[in-house]
Amino acid sequence: MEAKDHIPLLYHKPSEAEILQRSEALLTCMKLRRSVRYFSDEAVPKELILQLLQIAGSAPSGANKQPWHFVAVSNPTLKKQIREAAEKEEYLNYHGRMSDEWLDDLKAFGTDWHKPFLETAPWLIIVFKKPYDLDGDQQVKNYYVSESVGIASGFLISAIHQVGLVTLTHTPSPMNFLERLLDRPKNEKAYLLLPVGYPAEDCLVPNIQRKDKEDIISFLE
Ligand code: IYR
Repeated sequence: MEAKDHIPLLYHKPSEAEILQRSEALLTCMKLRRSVRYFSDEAVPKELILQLLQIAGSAPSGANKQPWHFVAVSNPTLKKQIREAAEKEEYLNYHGRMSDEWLDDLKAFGTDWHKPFLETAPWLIIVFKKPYDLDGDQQVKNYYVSESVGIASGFLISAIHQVGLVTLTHTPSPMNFLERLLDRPKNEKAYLLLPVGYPAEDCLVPNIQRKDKEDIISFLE
């Protein structure tokens, strides 16, 4: 195959046995991933967060526009401000903005408007999506922005788990207070907030199950 401005793929083909072994190991690992709401305050090195964010940034994106920006916050004052602003929104969510059906669906998780993990976790990663890039005053459109940023976030959540840390996929909505508090440019919209760290020693998680594989997968052979 020949194409202009293309380079050879860097690829080493593993044996099928090796692929199977890796796949089984990865499935076992990923089945243990849980969303965590109780964090230890133990520090996590900045270098590690930098690597995790580079893994997120390796995700595919529409026309390779890479329409994302990641902000990692460890500053205690800023974390406190984020917690206060998030709890203000969540209070309103839990006291009228969420439907009775939604509140009922959340009972298994035992969540409420209090979000202490926003101060306890050593890092808060805020994922921003960029509907367009700025070239001076010029707006340059990006493509499949939510899909791209969703995939990058999936890479990040998976990487956090695989290295042995924990996180929560948190969306304190509306999230625009993050754009203001973190002083982001006008083309960045807050997409996800991920507290990252170690679990608290006595960490509990909801007693919930994943769907059976038969319910989520079909083969047509
Ligand atoms: N954002 C709220 C409510 C919430 C919504 C969903 I969908 C969840 O899966 C969990 C919680 C909160 O964080 O409490």
